[in-house]
Amino acid sequence: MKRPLIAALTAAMLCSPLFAVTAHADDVRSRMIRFGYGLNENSNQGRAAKLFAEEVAKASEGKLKMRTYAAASLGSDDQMQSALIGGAQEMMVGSTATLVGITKEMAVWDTPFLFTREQQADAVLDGPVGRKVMDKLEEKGLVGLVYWENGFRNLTNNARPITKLEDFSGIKLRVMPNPVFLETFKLMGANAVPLPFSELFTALETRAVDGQENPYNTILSSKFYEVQKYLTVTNHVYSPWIVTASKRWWDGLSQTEQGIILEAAKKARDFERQDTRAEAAQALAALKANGMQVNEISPAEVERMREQAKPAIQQVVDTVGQPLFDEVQAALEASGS
Ligand code: TK8
Repeated sequence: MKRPLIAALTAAMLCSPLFAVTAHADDVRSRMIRFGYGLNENSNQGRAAKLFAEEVAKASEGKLKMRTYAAASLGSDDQMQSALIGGAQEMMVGSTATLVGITKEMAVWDTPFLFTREQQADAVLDGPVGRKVMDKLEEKGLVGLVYWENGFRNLTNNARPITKLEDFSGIKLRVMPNPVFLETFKLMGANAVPLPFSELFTALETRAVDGQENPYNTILSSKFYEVQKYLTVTNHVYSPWIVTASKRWWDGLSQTEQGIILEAAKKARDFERQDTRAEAAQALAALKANGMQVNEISPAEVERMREQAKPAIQQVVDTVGQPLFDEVQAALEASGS
């Protein structure tokens, strides 16, 4: 006799709007999310972080409070990654290149001259192989949500305009702490020095290094034009950013909470890519106006650089394995862009 009564009661509860509201409220708890990043607040990364936090707040009716920390105030990419793994920080965005020491498959995005257009990057990164690489993070204690755009990297330095391969000789060049970048610029003949981004401006200012490479957007937002004279349009690699979460923390969230954060990260991604491209389109003029001397490289010299970089491509293959490398190439061809 008891059973039908409980069943009836349960059915009534499930249908009641009050119950639905309570269930939803229980699903989203009041939480603080620390979201760290390396660039200034006034940058493409900072603008997207702000929008991300706003979207999370909106969708959770203010319960999920995302606090953003600019300019590596929670640490360099590497330090934040460790904090996420240990559960001391919830979320961050940074370069995929700085994750290679944790998840070697990330090195596939470091392949010199892999993409030539942003649309290729979107198709490959947002497709199944992009997801596959991202999912490799989980066994290391991180959860990858979405890729944002850092962008095509270009070279700046204080020694001379780089117009040909030989011009790299003797240039002390800061690279990201990443084996493929280190090897690529050694192959070019530069004296490549790995340094975290958070130490870069000072290293340039004090002339500890002669140059660095980053997208136009970053050269502008980090004011590298104040301490760098020459800019060479090399577009030598497309650099993704990746939004990650601490797996230890993420696994404790309800599905609703995870869904809210993921959706907001996607909205921020779409905004960020548009914003980055719009800014990049006018950044070169702004950098010139700020006194930088800009030069391009002839197609023949670019070809020589590509040829010179081949052992670095082999290094990527050896690191990530031929099957994954081929999968990326196939996705690139299938992208048709
Ligand atoms: C920001 C870095 C930056 C990267 C670099 O933390 O280190 O040069 O391009 O965007 O991840």
